[in-house]
Amino acid sequence: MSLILVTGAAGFIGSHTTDQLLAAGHRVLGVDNLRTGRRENLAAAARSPNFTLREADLTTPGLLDTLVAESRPDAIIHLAALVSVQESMTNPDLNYTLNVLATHLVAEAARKHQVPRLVFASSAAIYGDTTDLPIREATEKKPISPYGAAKLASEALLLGHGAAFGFTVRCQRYFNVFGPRQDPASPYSGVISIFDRRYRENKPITIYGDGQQTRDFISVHDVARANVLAATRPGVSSGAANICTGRATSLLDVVSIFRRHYPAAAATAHAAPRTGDIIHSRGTPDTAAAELDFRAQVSVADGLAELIRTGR
Ligand code: UD2
Repeated sequence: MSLILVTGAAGFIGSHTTDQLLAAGHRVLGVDNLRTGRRENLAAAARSPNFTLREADLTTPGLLDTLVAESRPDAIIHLAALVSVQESMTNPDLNYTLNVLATHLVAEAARKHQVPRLVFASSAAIYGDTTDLPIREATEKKPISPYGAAKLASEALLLGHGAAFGFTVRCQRYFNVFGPRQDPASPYSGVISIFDRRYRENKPITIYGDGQQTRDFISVHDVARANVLAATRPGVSSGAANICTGRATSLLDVVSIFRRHYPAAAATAHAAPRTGDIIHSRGTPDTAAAELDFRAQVSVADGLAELIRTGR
């Protein structure tokens, strides 16, 4: 049994990661400022004697240092972030504070208190709008948002710290994550969370463009499992890996799966493509398979069926 410090534990990916760590018999110390995370995401975890939540902001002076000094975790999974690409455009300062400065503070706490392993929530956003598909880890990184830039900068900060001070760093480049507890509130939320809510409320969905655009949609259950592996699997060394399925699914495919579950749904609305939208995105899953023994297992059809069945 290990003790894992999970930042952003009340978030979409953080809460599923926490649930899986607890199910595997680990103890979890969660930290979350509940800015975008929600306490209700941790309803199951809160019933476990192995879970503690600390409601706090990572950038509070001294907070991380004290927390890590006192708890002496076996690993830190750093998922706390400003998660909206759109918000990083309207508030680059906050993006810097939450996505770069906070990461540096986590790295420093790991160094000072000899935490042996650190797992970081990176993103396919670091690759920008590349058309060089499938996206490999070596594909050129050209972020096109403050969010993507911050994730790329954080990877460099962490890997440099790990190499200099002797701890393992795993950067997890998540592709399009979907599943229960994802927040559909903004028009820029993940498309599946938006569609799920609209179908549930019997409202029409809107497809931007012709619907032939494709994404590498990965279930949050797979992503959480990748995080558990990165934090706890013996013999893992530092590196960065795409966390993806390697499969492309079009928006039209997603809609047809939804319509099987909602045969009486309102007609789909169509609108012009979004500016800046990329047409295709798909990653190679081979590095995660080789270095973490991680392979995605949940198909889009099964993941959507579960989402529709269980709701948030
Ligand atoms: C964005 C972010 C990514 C991540 C992801 C959320 C960038 C560069 N990337 O990528 O970092 O936050 O969103 O999963 O911003 N769409 C519709 N109807 C809707 C909503 C979306 O047709 O109601 C389309 C959208 O135009 C796009 C596709 O669905 O073609 C996927 O959209 P998305 O926002 O879920 O994901 P993505 O890959 O554009």
